[in-house]
Amino acid sequence: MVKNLVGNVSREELFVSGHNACGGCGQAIATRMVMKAIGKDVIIVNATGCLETVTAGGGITAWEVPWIHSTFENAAAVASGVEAALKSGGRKGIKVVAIAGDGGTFDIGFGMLSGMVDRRHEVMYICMDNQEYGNTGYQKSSSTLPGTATATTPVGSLSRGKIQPKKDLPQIMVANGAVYVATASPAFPVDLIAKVCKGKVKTGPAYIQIDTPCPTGHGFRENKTIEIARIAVETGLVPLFEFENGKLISSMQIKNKLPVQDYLKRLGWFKHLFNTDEGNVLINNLQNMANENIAKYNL
Ligand SMILES: Cc1ncc(C[n+]2csc(CCOP(=O)(O)OP(=O)(O)O)c2C)c(N)n1
Repeated sequence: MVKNLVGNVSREELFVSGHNACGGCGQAIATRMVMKAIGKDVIIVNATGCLETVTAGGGITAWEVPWIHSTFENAAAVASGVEAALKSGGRKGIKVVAIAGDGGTFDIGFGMLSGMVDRRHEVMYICMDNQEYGNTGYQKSSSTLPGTATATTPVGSLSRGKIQPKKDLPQIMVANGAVYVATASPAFPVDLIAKVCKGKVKTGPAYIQIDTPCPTGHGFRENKTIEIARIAVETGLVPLFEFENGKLISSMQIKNKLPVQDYLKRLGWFKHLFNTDEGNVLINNLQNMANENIAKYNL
């Protein structure tokens, strides 16, 4: 099945080099894969965020397809309108895809996304999840893992990193009625491309969440992005799965399970967790979260 889907992927680059993303940007790597899976017959609606700012502006663009910039909160609403307009005009064969960061998706655009799914728009919504508001200086979002030191949850005498858990948006999307919900990682490109190919042909709302490590915000070297993304999956912190019509239809088994420390110790924004009693408690909590994912999705 995966082979058949990926066999149709275009060799053409529809997201091209020359943009201003930081070296090793997980979003840029993932977007290139996403565009290969989507192909040319698409209208992209891109919310304000890193991806939008670094790929368009000053009269240049990295997108070889029709592309609309929406406000930070509005990608799902704009995509809904584009899809409805295409439908009412009798235009067939053009997929509408919304792309936004986790700030634009989990937080400020959450209501728009829920409305889009509730109205059953035929839109594929892709969240590039870098667990932060990257574009404005690495503030926390409701996707950020607990314990993370961000610009708005710093580590000092009054604040010890993020307190709240990561919002489980894929499960919320399942409950909301999205016909296809999947998580993906650029460390597993065949799986990522197959999921985007599947989401593309759904006649109802699809939600795909892609883990996109950010060297600049998370604090790691730009040549380590794929390694970090792979380790995130292998610890169970980023479970890869698919839901179709409310049912879990696949989850990627972890061949080589790793403790969460193997992920945390590689990222600068977790360095305060090591060698303190308080840090050990937070690491244990994250290990429990990973264990729960492993049990829940049979990873
Ligand atoms: C209503 C509104 N509030 C705040 C901003 C400022 N702003 C622009 S992008 C952004 C953060 C984007 O974060 P995310 O969606 O996670 O994308 P990333 O930059 O991490 O890719 C913020 C706070 C804005 N443009 N509009």
